Formats: sequence, structure tokens, C-alpha cells
Amino acid sequence: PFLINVLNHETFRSGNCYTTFIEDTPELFLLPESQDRATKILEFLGQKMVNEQHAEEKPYFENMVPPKFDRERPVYGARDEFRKLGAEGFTQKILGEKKLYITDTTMRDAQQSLMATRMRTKDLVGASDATNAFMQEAFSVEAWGGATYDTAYRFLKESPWKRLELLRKHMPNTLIQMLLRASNAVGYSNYPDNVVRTFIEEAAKRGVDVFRIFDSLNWVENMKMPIETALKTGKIVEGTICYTGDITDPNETKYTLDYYVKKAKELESLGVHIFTIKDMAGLVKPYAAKKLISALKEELKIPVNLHTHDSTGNGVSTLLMAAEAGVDIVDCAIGSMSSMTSNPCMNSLVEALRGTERDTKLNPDELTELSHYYERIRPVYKQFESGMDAPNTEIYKYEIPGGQYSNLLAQVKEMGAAEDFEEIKGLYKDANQLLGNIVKVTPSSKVVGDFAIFMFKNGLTKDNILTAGKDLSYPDSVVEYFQGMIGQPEGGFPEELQKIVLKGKKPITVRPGSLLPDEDFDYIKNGLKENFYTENMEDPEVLQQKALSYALYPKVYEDYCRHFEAYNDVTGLESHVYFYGLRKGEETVLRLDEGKYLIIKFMDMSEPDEDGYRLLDFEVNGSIREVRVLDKN
Ligand code: 3PY
Ligand code: ZN
Repeated sequence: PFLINVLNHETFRSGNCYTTFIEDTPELFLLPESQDRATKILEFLGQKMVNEQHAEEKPYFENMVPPKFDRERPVYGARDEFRKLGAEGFTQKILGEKKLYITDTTMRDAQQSLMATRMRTKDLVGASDATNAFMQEAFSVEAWGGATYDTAYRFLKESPWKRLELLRKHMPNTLIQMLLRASNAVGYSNYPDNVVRTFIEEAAKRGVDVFRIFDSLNWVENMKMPIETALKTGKIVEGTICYTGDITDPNETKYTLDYYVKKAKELESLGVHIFTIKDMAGLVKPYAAKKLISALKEELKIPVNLHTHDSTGNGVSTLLMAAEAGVDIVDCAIGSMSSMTSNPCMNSLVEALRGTERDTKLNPDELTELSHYYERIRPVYKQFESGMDAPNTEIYKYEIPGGQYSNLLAQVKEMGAAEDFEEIKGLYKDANQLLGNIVKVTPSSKVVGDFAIFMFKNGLTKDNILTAGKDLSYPDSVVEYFQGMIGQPEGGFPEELQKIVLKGKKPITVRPGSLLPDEDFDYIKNGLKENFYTENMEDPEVLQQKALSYALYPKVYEDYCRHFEAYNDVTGLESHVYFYGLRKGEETVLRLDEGKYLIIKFMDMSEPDEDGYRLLDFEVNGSIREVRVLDKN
């Protein structure tokens, strides 16, 4: 194909061809496959620039430049120690150490909580080599699971499996941690057992070393099968209980210190290696941390981990108190990706403990370098941020998780009800009480959020719902909750409201997974092969991952496949180009898998013709290319 390009080239055919012809003519290297890829990428950019973003309104962004670090310095990280000692050996060794271990949440929870999980693989991989080197004294890097799985397909048009593969390759000495919603896997409802089981096994094979497993109602029954499956993979398993209420409040009768200790012991008896308190809303106050961690350390024979958010501004104080009380591992995020709805600031904590007996052994200068990296890329994601720009102690009252706060606000704005956000937050609190004062974390937090918005739209209050709400049909998530389809809440369902919502439907009291029929993976695989072409389908292991994605998110996965067919792989584009397209005269370089480069420059776009199509002129490796895009505005 290269020779054909030479022979067909106008300059070559005209005979006016000098010895530098090949060097001066980069388009000769555009082989048919790359030509096709180039066309698809231009069409993707064209769609973006005509129908989504105004090229002229694009702010200035820098291209991604990875953090600097010494590549010659040998790295020996927690993963090396885990490989040497095994899951139990390594986690038990932690118990005997004074060092406070850190889990770096930047790549998962921080970006999920700050920017609606929009961070692209390219930007995560950009940080990964340096993260591997700088985090060698840390416990783990949380980089997968939670909301990152479906948002990768849904909004970023990339494969979460490919992300895992790349991060695995770039962080060979680091324990990669994922967040698993027990029987909800990485979704919003319970899945058949064989889906959850296959998902865990595949994740372990593809690079997950630490499984943090929680249930959105703290219903241990729902956590048993996923914990057992994860234990069988030989990886590290963190049994997790979500924190709600306030153990320092003398009026707290449900979520008391005893409640947490009892749950922790229940999980310990299932054989988990670590016990984690997951404080997704940032409700553990500093003195509650002291009390809680002291009690857990007293009662448990496995390391204790504390996960919290900084929405109230008390995050670092809470972690310090936990450190004083002997916590083994805490979660925090790199400086420029921390605080507010995100996790507490790692840089601050590391400095606070420097030189003390709980010194984390992390290097502040290295953390600064990593922080600068994320600071440079964060502006691209500004459009997805929550708008919380100062700590907010109202969170203690409303108990809204960090990750949900930004989503709820966006949803409220979309409804044109931004000025009613205060009222809606109040309804969130009331909705929680009406549902039985439950743990609020994905997906139970979605039930509370949906219910609050439903109450707002229908003028319902906690006082009139049993009458004014009698004949209404409730949001799907609320109906499923009262049916028992995400499990059983502590203390049971409020029966009067349950009857109104279910309208004669019978609730279940057993584990939903025990009733759901197994998914037929062969059937899914055949269907995918017949209907879609996406990369590496012929590889049976890749096909298994695709079948899992379809089983978890059929519609989202189908849309992703269609996008892939139309535009091929868009993950190599700089993030500002992916989200905003190109300004007139702006150039971007795209590396294709085959090791070839496309230098794409946007020249101009025409006004729509009578059929509504615009012509966009690009220069690709020096040649003019035109794409025609329907203007849907
Ligand atoms: C998730 O499930 O994605 C969470 O982060 C819950 O806090
Ligand atoms: Zn969290």
C-alpha cells in the first residue's frame, strides 16, 4: 500500500519529484486502514464540532504532559510484597507496622466524586508510571470499579477492560484496587449470581488485586457470595460496611457503635483480609473516628481501613484521629484532586504525619509533582464539576454521598429547579426517613435521590405522602427497593408506604440473586458476534469481557458498539479534543495503534446547505480532507 501511495501521488506522477519527496510527503504513510481510521475520526470530530460544541468557544487547554520521575530508580511496591507473602501474609504483616498505609483514590473515587467520573483512560495512564513509582510505600491505588465501568462506555466511549489492562501494564508494582457493589457488581441493581461471579473472576485475572466489597444496605447476606468468590481468586478482599448516622450523637439508636462492631465481626468471620469503614458522605466526625477505630482495633484481628470524604472540611482531621486510634490504612486523593466532594488531601495528611511514628513514608515532593499533573488536566473536566467550592457542614444533616451531590445538583439544574436545591436537599432527608432511615450509597442513594425528586415534582411531603401519594405510580428504583430487589434494609421496610408503592405486588425477603436465572453467556456472545464489530472479538477472553459488559449494561454496551463501528477507537485523542473538538487552525496529533500518526488540523466549516449539511475542511498529514455533517441544531 505504501508503494501504491507513492505511485499514485500527483507529485511523483508529474516527475517533479526530489530526493526529499518521501520525507516531505507524510500522507504516503497513510495506509488504507489508517485512511479509514482517519475518516472515522474526522467524522467523530465533525459531529462534535457541528452538533455539540462551538469550536470558537473552546477555551485554551494544554496537551497532557506526564509527571516527571526517575525511571532508573528501582521500585518495590505493595504488589511485590503481596506476591511474596500472599493475601493473608501481607495484610497480617500490615498489622504489625507503625506506618500509616495509604490508598490513593485519585483514579477512581476522587474523579468520580469531583467530575462525575469523566476522567479518560489517556489521562489516567498519563499519571500511571509516576504513580507506580511514587506510591511504592502506599497500600494501593483505587483505579477501577464503582461508577467508572459504565461511564467509560457511556460517556467516554472506551472499554473499562482496556483501561484495566493499560493501568496493570504501567503500574506493575502497585496493588490495583476496585470498588465492587456486592451483588450489584458495578451496576445499580442485583445481577444473577453467575454474572457477579464471572465478573469478579475476570477482574482478578485482568489485574485487580484488591476487591473492596460493600452492600448498599449493609446487608451481609448480599455480600457473602461475592466475598467467597473474591477470596477464591487469591486476591485481597476488603469486607466493607458503609457509615451512616453519627455514633457520637446520644440520640442515635440505630447506627450505633455496637452496630458497626457487630457488622465488622460478621464480615471478619467470612474470612475477609481487611475491614473497611466506607464513609461515602463524609459523616464520620473526627471524634467519632477515634471512638469507632479504637473499638474496631480492639475487636478485630485484621487491619482496619477508613474511607471518608471531605465535603464538610473535616476529612484530614478525621483521618488524623483515626491514625491516633491505630487505623491501619486510610484513603485519600492527590492534592489537586482532593477535598470537597472528593476524599481528603493526601499531601496534607502526609505532611501532618511526617516525622511522627505514623509517618506514611510517602515523599511530599513526589506528591506535589503528581498534584501538578492533575492540576494541568483538571480544567478540561471543569464542565462536569459539582460546583461545590467550599466545605459544607450541612452534609451532616442531609447525608448526601460525595459522588451523588454533584449528580443531584446537575439533575436539579436540568429540571430548571436550581433555585429549589435547598428544598430538594431537605426532601432527600425526609425521603430517607420515609424509606426507613437507610444507608445511602450506590444504588440505595439513587433510590433516595429519585424519591426526593419525585416528592418535589408531585408536591409531596413526609406529612402528606400516605394520602396525597396514595394513587401515584412511583419511580422504578423506589418500587424495586420496596420489592426487596436490592436487599433488605436494617430494621425492615416501612410497611404502610411499602403497600402504597407496591400496589399489590409481593415483596421478596430472600437474596434477589437466589431468584434471578443465570445469564446465558454463549447466547450473548453469539448475538454480539452477529450484530456488532468491535476490536479483538475473535479473542475468546476479550469476547468474555464484552459479554459481561452486555450482561451488566445491555443498552449502554450496544450504544458503545455502534459508536465504535461508526468512529472506531477515539481513546487516543487528547481529552480537550475529545470533549471540545478543534478550534479553527488548531492542530492535534493522534497516534494510531499501528504506530502511525495523524496530524489533524481543522481549517474551516461551511454554512449549512439546503439539506442542513455542513462541509468541514481538515488537513490530515498535509492533505485536505473534507467531511459532511448534518447540523442537527
Ligand atoms: C460507588 O458505588 O460508585 C461509590 O463510590 C459509592 O460510594
Ligand atoms: Zn467514596
